[in-house]
Amino acid sequence: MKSMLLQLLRTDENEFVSGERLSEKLGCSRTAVWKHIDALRKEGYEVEAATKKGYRLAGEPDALTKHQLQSRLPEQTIVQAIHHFPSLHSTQETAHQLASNGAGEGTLVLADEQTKGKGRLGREWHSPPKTGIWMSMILRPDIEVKRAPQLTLLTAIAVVRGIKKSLNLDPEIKWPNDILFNGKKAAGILTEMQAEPDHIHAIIVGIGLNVNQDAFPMPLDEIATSLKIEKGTIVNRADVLTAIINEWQWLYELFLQEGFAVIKPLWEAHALTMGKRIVARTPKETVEGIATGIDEAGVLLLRQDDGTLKQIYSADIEL
Ligand code: BTX
Repeated sequence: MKSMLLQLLRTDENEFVSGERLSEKLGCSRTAVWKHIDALRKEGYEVEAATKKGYRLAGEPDALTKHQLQSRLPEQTIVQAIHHFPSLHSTQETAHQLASNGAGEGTLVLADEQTKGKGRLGREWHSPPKTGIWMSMILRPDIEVKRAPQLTLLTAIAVVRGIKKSLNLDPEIKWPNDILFNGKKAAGILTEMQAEPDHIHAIIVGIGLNVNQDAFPMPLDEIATSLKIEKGTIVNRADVLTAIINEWQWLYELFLQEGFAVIKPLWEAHALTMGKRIVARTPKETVEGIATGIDEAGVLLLRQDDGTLKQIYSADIEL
């Protein structure tokens, strides 16, 4: 109901909408409309009321609530269910539990704050309250297990394009999972699986995107940035997230229909690493060379100084 009400208030460029029209469209009494408007106001929405004119949406809070997102997403959306929490240990952890209990593809878990946000290899992801997008999406693609890492690359494209569309900023992708502005990290992606050796049950794709932080605690202050720092203004998280999800949707559909080959050039268009000399640290070894590209599977190709081409499946990259 709240989601529909927001949609109706946003139509006609936020002009006044009569109480009568709202009650007709929502199928409820005008008193009920007033109660819903009151509930929205308590959440921080500025709704003006004027006799004979009706209601006008004058301002929206920076919130990632279910109705805030639902009211922005198109009718045909990949997002089938939204679970929003003020605080969680980790959206990944909650998404894993939901997936184990049968939650379907397109289940989105969001938290305003994470107290145990995680990166790769058990690292910590700093996720302070209401300043970022901390989210996990459950996907259930019918693909081979070895192709799962391709979804990290696909998600990185969606994040970059969503940021470009909503804010006209141009971040770059550092293989495999970082989104950077001038070498500073604005977002990280964590792709995890529930699978058997030959069958994927679920893939949980986590995105951590710094949005409205003004500064970071040490030692992150040296390496991290936020959209607000880059843009110079406060950013509405729901706008950015909607743009990312919309990009994600068509990329994911294309990926399922056509495979990774069509996604690869889109990834390369935003990739920072290519053609550069890099150091790749894997748990087993450290290798150095020129990053020549990714192959059809999304694996990073590194030309070592002796001319041999090395395939890197997962690593931390230093430029
Ligand atoms: P990663 O292992 O590539 O990067 C983790 C490293 O990034 C940390 O060791 C630290 O140096 C740095 N870092 C930590 N927090 C931040 C931050 N806020 N901004 C910039 N750099 C930071 C990257 O892992 C994958 C991160 C995914 C996070 C999302 S949030 C929603 C979902 N839930 C969850 O617990 N994790 C994912």
